[in-house]
Amino acid sequence: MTAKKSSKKPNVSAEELKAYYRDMLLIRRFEEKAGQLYGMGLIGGFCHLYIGQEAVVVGLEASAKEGDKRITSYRDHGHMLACGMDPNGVMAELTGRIGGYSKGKGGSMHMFSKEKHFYGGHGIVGAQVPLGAGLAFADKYKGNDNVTFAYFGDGAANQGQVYETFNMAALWKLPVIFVIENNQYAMGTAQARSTSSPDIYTRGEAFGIAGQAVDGMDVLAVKEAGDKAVAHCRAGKGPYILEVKTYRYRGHSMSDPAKYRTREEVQKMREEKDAIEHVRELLLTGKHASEDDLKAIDKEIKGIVNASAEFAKESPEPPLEELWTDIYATDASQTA
Ligand SMILES: Cc1ncc(C[n+]2csc(CCOP(=O)(O)OP(=O)(O)O)c2C)c(N)n1
Ligand SMILES: [Mg+2]
Repeated sequence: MTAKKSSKKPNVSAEELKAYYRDMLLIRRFEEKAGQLYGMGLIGGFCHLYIGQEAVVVGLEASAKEGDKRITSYRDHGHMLACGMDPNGVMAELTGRIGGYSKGKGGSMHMFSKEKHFYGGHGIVGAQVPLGAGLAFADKYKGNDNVTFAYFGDGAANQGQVYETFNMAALWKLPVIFVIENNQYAMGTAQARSTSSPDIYTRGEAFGIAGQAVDGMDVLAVKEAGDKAVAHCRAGKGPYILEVKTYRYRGHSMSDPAKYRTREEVQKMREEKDAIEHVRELLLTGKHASEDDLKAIDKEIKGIVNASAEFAKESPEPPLEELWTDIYATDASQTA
């Protein structure tokens, strides 16, 4: 990895560090539970887990303020939890129940929250990138200082629409942070087999877009880079590219046998780079938290995740009439 690492000494408070630990753990345990429910046949359709990448979204959410927007791909559960969406509503959507964010009609890839400014959840690779620039355009038009985080993968970064978007975002100085979650694989294709350069963020140079790579297994480094990117956008300097070098531990989706890489490769990342273990160590060695404090956090998270699974199992399936609702916008104010 050529990414920038954070210094050993955390530049955030003990409380913030504990919050990162908690938020990353919530994502990991939630995803593990989703994987179990999928295995039990309670979740149908596609399900792309985020396990391994937790530090990316938790670090960047720590740089965001109220009003900022986020939009991402189908690997989206972590983004929803990190921006404060209700785990019950997310899990119930995964199981296709009425208590889900899309009343059980959207599933894993199609959830939204206007309240939390989360704009999906997109199954078409790269489609969220121009949409993200559109969200940023709206904020610029309205004259506020909100920023949009548009997340996409290393595979999506080879799509033409990404570069059309770069051009317009740079031309109009849109407040959008293009977050490339480089987890080194696009389905079964390793980055080196699909992508001409090891660093993707440098492609912004052709459009005059500033950017940098960052170690996505280090939440502090992500937060530091996020602060810089956000400051750039809020100051009206236009878009910024953050290429966050990360790694997914699980297959592309639940139906991926992962034959394109060795078990040893995954094991090595887990043992040497795990983002949650990193923060755990910082908390313990810096005496910011005791083993008991961390156990209490683990217990709290387990409770939240188990409750979400119970909610998701008990919530009824949507009645047939629901197939005819939420298709057209009936109230103009709903689309504003
Ligand atoms: C336009 C389009 N082409 C192909 C696909 C099939 N597809 C789904 S995910 C994916 C790989 C994307 O990889 P990446 O952008 O690195 O994201 P990651 O899955 O690693 O998060 C492909 C090719 C699709 N959904 N949409
Ligand atoms: Mg990828």
